[in-house]
Amino acid sequence: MKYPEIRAIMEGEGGDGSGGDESWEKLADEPKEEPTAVVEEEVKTTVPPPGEKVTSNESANATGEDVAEEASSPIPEDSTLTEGDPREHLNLVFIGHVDAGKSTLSGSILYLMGKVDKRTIEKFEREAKERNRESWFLAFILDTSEEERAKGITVEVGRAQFETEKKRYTILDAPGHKNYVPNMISGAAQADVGVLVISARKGEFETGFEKGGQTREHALLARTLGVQHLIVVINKMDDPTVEWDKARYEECVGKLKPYLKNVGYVIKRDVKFIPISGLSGDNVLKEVPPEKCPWWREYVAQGAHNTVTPTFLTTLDALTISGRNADGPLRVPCLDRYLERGCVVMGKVQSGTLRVGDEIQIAPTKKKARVEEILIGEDRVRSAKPGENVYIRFQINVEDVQKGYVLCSPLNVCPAVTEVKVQLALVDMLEHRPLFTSGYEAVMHVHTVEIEVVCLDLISVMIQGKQLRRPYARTGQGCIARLRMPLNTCVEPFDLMPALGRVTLRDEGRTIAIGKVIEVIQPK
Ligand SMILES: Nc1nc2c(ncn2[C@@H]2O[C@H](COP(=O)(O)OP(=O)(O)OP(=O)(O)O)[C@@H](O)[C@H]2O)c(=O)[nH]1
Ligand SMILES: [Mg+2]
Repeated sequence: MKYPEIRAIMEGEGGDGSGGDESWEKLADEPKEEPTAVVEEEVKTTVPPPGEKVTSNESANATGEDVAEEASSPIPEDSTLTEGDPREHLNLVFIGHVDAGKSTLSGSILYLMGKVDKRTIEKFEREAKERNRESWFLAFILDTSEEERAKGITVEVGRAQFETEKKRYTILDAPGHKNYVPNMISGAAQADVGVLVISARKGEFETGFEKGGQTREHALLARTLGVQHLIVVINKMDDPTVEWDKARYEECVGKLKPYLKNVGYVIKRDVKFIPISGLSGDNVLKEVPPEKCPWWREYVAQGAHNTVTPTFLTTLDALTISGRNADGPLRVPCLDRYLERGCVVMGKVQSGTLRVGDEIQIAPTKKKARVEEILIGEDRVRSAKPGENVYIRFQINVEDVQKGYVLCSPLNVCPAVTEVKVQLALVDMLEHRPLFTSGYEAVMHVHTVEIEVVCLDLISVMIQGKQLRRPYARTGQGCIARLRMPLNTCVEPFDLMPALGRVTLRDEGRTIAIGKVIEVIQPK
């Protein structure tokens, strides 16, 4: 299936445009260094299970519509705070079809980086064996719940950190199963780099990529959610049906390229390909021995399929992320929050700089508070820049912040509205509801929000390059529509704040449309 509107819709987004190719070349010359491991950490996000009711804006209208509450008194200067680790931070989301090997690769990286000790691995090996899932022991590092280990599938987005000499990384290990796509969306919405894991095993590549497989939907969603760079790992190269076969690698890459191009990736600028085995660790941290894969060295030397670095980790270290604006308006969408000596909000700084002592305002409730503490991993820091995953502590009632609320500066607050004008590409309408019309109901995902919407007005449909008034639109068409949400929701026009202006519409568990906010409609 083709998605002709996507490139047009996402035009002008995704970094520097012209400089992209250059950066690949420049980076190719950078020295390759062995990464080093530091602090151990592993937690799960509390992404709600599929089907759970939207919690995002529950008390948006109930709590102090126009009450701008005063923040508490200034925080005294604390000399124990650090400037934070100067190394750049990247969120990596591992996506792809169920059983492609995302959790195994994530676990393998943590193990190879010294984040997991031998005894723990041996314990996982025993447990995996008892469950008749011998080969799952690395996946158990990230798949921590009983359900995940019993079924051998990821449900919630697993999180873990590791560092190299050059950069700091957070792994977001998304579920591949189609029932958990909302969790995958939540992971991808926070990511800078997508790691699309593809199984090269005979039959598995085919199942994952054909209609019904999650490979396509995940790649499409990652692109819509603003994941700038994609590293496509062709995994399970060690499998007896593959044995590092060059022809199989070429087949997988050759089939993926046109599809990735169609969803809007500029292959030369945005996508890199690498063959690996997450299970044996070949090409993860150390290069695959030439005896196993005689052609890889030559591929790297030639920069075949855009890859000039021999391993997955050197490929990551060579990426440059653009578009981070430390001087822009502060935007930290809340991913989760809990009570601990006040209220602690967890989120990613999407724009602006967050500083201890600053007054912040929470949209849409207009509650104000002063930032008492910022944590990046275990470090208490003075400030946090775009791209950082932070824990922010302040004194406010925990009910006054919800998933989907946005922390802003009182001088520039994110709009919160019940109506938006969006430009959509209808990618995959349901067979029994093939027409997008006024009155159509769906679930909209925008940054960390998941909310029901209804189409109030189908304003126009793109037909032969022209926006025309039509009663309906169908798969493959682009359109402009006005959507209504039941609660005040923080959204911004894509052109002003891309991270808060990308939308995905889903219906009955399927992604039907993707697009961007072109206008937030303030009530008259
Ligand atoms: N031969 C081989 N098997 C692998 C490799 N990576 C993963 N597997 C196997 O593939 C199966 C699924 O691995 P997981 O890591 O759980 O896959 P996943 O992509 O995380 O799956 P979901 O989270 O359910 O989407 C397990 O049996 C793994 O041992 C690999 O590099 N080589
Ligand atoms: Mg998994």
